Amino acid sequence: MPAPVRISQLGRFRIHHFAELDSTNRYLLEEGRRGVAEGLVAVADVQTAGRGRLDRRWEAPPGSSLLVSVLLRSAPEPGRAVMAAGVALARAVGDVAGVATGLKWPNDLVVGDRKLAGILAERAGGALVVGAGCNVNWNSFPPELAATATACNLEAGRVVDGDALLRAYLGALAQALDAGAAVVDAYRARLATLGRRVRVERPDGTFEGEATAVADDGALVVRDNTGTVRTVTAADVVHLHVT
Ligand code: BT5
Repeated sequence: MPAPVRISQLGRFRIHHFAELDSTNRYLLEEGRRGVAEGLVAVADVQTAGRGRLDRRWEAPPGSSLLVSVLLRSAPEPGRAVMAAGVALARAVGDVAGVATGLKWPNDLVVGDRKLAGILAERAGGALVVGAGCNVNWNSFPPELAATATACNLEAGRVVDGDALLRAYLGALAQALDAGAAVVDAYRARLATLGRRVRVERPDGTFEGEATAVADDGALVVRDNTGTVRTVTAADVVHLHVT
């Protein structure tokens, strides 16, 4: 087990700070299997194997990003906890960087069509680990992200304080987790996907339609082009531009 360089406490959260970790999610999943209590947080300056959904890579050069995972156990509803994370990160980015963001289903933070942050929830040993990667201070993006990503500093026009963003995020997360079912409405209010024409991409196929609603468990309701209403629980969604 790697050793944290520092441990701090913020409200209900006990934060393990790492200079380098393979993945903050992987670390907390292992802690979860060992029975660690709710509230453990892992933060890393750099990840050597940062991951997205479906084993995709999460890119973040050293010091460029907020890389944080939170271990939860008593979350009443996993879908709701993941929505809480999206809402909390959006609030924190607004408060600390002054940048207005939207959510793209299921849980990307976007500025227009550009991705500012992503969230990955995974389970192990009765624990739910919710990880967030947020681009805080980037000078430039690698070619594969140049057209699709953005960062807080690029939107704000100034360097953004990553530690302040961490504190704001955890404070907002505690509030959002305590908000119960109200978090679903807060999530809907921020969800740029609602009312949009979308392409839904799943391993078993792709379809287009209009995103009409979000169920209380976070599933996206899409009316496809044949008029059939479909409920989507795991997929990639592309916001289409109607010309
Ligand atoms: C996500 O996956 O967006 C979830 C990302 C979660 C990362 C955090 S960091 C802390 C914690 N520990 C981990 O190991 N992971 C979590 P997904 O929706 O699958 O998006 C992944 C895709 O986003 C990649 O295939 C790239 O196209 C793109 N991408 C990768 N790095 C990016 C970045 N820094 N900014 C914007 N887009 C990026």
